[in-house]
Formats: sequence, structure tokens, C-alpha cells
Amino acid sequence: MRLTLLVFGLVTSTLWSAATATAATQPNLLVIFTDDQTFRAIGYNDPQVQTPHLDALAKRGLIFDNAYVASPICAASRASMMSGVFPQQHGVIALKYREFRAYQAGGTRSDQTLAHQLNLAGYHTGFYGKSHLGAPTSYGFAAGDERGAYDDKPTFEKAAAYLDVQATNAKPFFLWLAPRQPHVPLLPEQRWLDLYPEGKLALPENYRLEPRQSSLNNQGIPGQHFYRDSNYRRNHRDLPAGPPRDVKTMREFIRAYFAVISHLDHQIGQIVAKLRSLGVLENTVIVFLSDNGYHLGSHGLGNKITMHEESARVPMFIVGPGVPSGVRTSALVSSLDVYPTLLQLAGVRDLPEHLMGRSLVPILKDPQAEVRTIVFSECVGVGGTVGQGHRMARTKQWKYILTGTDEQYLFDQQKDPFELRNRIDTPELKPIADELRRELSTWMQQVGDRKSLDVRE
Ligand SMILES: [Ca+2]
Repeated sequence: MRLTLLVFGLVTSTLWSAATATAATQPNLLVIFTDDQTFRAIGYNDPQVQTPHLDALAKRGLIFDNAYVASPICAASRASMMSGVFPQQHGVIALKYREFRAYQAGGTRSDQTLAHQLNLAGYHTGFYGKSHLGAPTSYGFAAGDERGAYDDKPTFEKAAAYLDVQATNAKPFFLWLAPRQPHVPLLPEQRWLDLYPEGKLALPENYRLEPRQSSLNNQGIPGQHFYRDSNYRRNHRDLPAGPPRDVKTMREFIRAYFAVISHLDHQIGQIVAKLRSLGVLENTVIVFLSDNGYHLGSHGLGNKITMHEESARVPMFIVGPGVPSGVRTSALVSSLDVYPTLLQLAGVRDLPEHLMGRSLVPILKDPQAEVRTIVFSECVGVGGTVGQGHRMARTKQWKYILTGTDEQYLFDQQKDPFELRNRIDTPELKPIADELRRELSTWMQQVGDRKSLDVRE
């Protein structure tokens, strides 16, 4: 084992130092960015979910078990991935995607998106699928378009055609592949539904018929008790995507969600096969993650837009040359880390100073490494504005949440991974709550938060 690690270290250090030297050694980069896939909804985290292609791909690489998105809602999360900063910094709050253009227009930011930076690093950049930020060519991609409709088939066809062309390009490629699945509407074909028995799937341990009336669960703007998607029924069997949902309804909804993920898995498997047939798989770094999680009846909720694990935590893995295989890491990761990681893998020495994430290359070299002790996320429901949201500070053991109406929560992730017991008023845990409050306060100052968290003791 020790010998293997030593050899691996030599290989990777050679690879990464060489990557800074010439374009010929730059790996291709592929980000597969799914929509609304919660961290448990992948085979390697839940054997109920059938994702053989994703499981096989993940097994060839490094699985990140503690990955959190900068903001658990589509447009805000995507703007953070592309800009490398939090929603309060880029201004795309909830679904206000037009703010992204305004952000880019400010100062020198127009050349600061991930795509712009990879263009500068010598890559051909392409985007297919869901943008949610306008045309991807408007924020730096050289090729590609936005897919508005639910069906991902054209997205995968265009991505495959892009790879056909780019495989022989002298430049390395950077492909952003953003399927719309498993976002609602959930309308799986029968062949994928048939993989899952009716009435059998287990519900999450924190399943409830409907949510507790709490700002913690609020998916609206501060002060509301709004739980999304109760009236949304454009799904298989007209199933509602929000509360209240009884056990039978919830089981069938989860069945449809898993079936859509199995279809998505099949399509991703075809893209990997395409890379292999073109002879570029071995020189392509693949990053897989989702834009946010999803409540499958956890805490009585649907949708996302909370700081709960189901909403803010996503499945993630990285596969590629020099990346260890068959390994999982518990290192805390932010979706904001993808941007600097890709730049460093592309051989960029001087990372843009505005980035709030950290390169994960140290973890790719040594899966025991860590790049942070705490990770942050923020979110507000549709209609919210800058500075109104829930905020979260998460360490490996603890999660501290400040809601949009200033209520505080503390969850012990080791003893209570389903977040059923708020420990904020437990006297002996006060030092932990105080420390997390200080950390969150520092983060709030960094992102220019207008709210002030009083941390005086
Ligand atoms: Ca989403």
C-alpha cells in the first residue's frame, strides 16, 4: 500500500508539473452537472438507486462524500460555479438569472468566469444543457447553447457531436454537460420504472407527511412558512412534488425520481463510451456533481432551498489521469472549489484573486489531505433578495444554521445525520455554537453580508 502511494505520488507530481509547461499535456476537462440530485440518490450511497455507469465511473476515481453547494437552488448555484463566488457576491439570488450579466459587467469581471479563464488557458470551451444564466456563449463559452425543454436527449447528442469534433482538435477541450434530469417534471419511461418495484422503496428516516412550521423549513422569503411544490403535479401519475404526501405517494414519487436517475445514468454511460471510443477518456478529467440536492419527503418537504443535508449536499466525484481510484474522502468540499481545481489542472499558475473556493488538487494527490475545516452555503426562496437567506456553517461534526428570520440551529452530524434534534440550547455545546457563529460572522463579512451576526460574548 505504501509503495503504491509512493509510486502514485511520483506519477502525479510529474503530471501536474508537466501540465504547467505545454498545452500538449493539458488534460481535457468534462464537468457533468446534474439538476436536483441529492447526495443519497446515487448507487454508491444507496443500493436502492440503480446507477451502474455512475458507480463504475466513480470507482475509477475519488468520491467526495462531503460536498456542499454554494447555494441550493438552480440559478444561484450555477452562477456560483461559473463565477467562483457566493450569491451575495454575484447577485444571482434564487432564480434572478439576469443579475449574472450585471455582475459580469462590473469592473474586470467579464473575463473572470470559469469559461473565460479556460479560454485564456488554451482550451476550447463548450456547453450543452441547462444554463439558467442565459446563453452560455454570453459568459465565455466558445460553443454551445441552452436547452430549455425537459428532454435531455438533444443535450447528450450535441455533447457527443462536440466530442467528435474536439477529439482531434489540437487544443484540449472543456465541456460543461448539464442535463435537466432529475429535476421535475418526473416523467420516466416505463423501462426505467420497471427497475424499481412498486410500494417497496424505503423512505428517508426523517420522512414526514408535511413539514413542521419552522423557519428552518421555509422555502419562501423570510417570515413565510412556505413549502414548495404542493400544487406541482406534472409528474408520473400526477404525483405532487410537495407536501403533504403520504407514505404511498412518497414511495411512488421516489420510484419515479430514481427511474429518471437511472435513465440519466444510462445517458452518461453513453458519453463515457464516446470518450473511450474517441481515444480521449484516459486524458480527460471528469468532475461529476449536481447543482443542488432535493427533499424526497425528508422533513416533510419537496424541492430544495433549505440548509438541510438533503438540499445542500450533493454527490460528487472526480476521475482522470493522476486521480487515485477506488477511494473516498470525507474532506469538506464546496461547489466553489471546482473552478480553481479545473484551472490548476489546466496548468494555470496564478488563480484569479476573487475566487472563494479552494483547489482540490492537494486532495487529488493525497486523499487524506483536507483544504478546509468549514464550508458555507446560503439560500433564499424565489422572490428573495440579497442578504435575506438562510446561512450555514458546516464542519465535519457540526452544522450551524442562521435562518432568514434569525433563528439558530445546531445539529450534530455524527449523532444526528437526519437533523432531527436542534442542539442550539444545549448549555455544554455553547462553545461550539459560539465558534461556528464566529466563523459564520467572518464569512458574512467576506461576502459583504448586510446582516450583522452579533458574536460578542
Ligand atoms: Ca437544480
